[in-house]
Amino acid sequence: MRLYTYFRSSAAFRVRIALNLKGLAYEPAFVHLARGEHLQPAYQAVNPQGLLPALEVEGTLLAQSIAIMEYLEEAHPRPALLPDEALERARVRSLSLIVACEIHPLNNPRVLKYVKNTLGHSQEEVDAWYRHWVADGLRKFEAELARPGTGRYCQGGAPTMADCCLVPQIFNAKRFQCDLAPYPLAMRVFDACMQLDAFERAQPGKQPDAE
Ligand SMILES: N[C@@H](CCC(=O)N[C@@H](CS)C(=O)NCC(=O)O)C(=O)O
Repeated sequence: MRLYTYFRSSAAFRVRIALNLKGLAYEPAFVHLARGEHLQPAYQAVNPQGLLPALEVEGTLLAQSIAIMEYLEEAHPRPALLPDEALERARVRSLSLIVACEIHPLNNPRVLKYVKNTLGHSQEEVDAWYRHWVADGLRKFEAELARPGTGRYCQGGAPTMADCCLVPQIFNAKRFQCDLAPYPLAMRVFDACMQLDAFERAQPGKQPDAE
């Protein structure tokens, strides 16, 4: 498998964790997001969505991190990223989507660039936008973690897709100096995850393309 990735891409980070948790080897293909390589024809020919990550499996290109993780789960069921029980699976997906649908889409580079360059907002206003949506989403995530189901990890005693989504979002929040004090449950889960080699090895600073 070949993973199109960038060290700072949090969506790629999700998939790097999932691959590591499942013990699946992959060949990284680095696409420099900050230099706009994802917008160049070479990468657009690989992934017409022009986003990271993408995973090439036996000649087929998969895009969208959640779909990629769902594919990995179906093709390589153990160790599982989703619990066996249907209601618990739904909870894990719900937590995952708070990050993937409620926070990340509002804060990825093309959105921030549009807010700044096209709508003419200052860097301070862009940073305020960023922190606002992180706080809004993490507040929801924290409230869900306060409900039954949470264990050492987001759901029970083993890491799931929800942890694969939460951890990269916390890395991003730290990079943008968001206040994380209001989310003790999320931070406790984050700390537990970061003790696992699969998460540790996947983090931005440990990637060969890290700057
Ligand atoms: N929903 C997509 C999001 C993909 C995405 O937005 N990736 C970011 C990097 S984390 C990206 O490629 N951004 C390019 C840009 O904003 O121009 C997924 O989960 O894979």
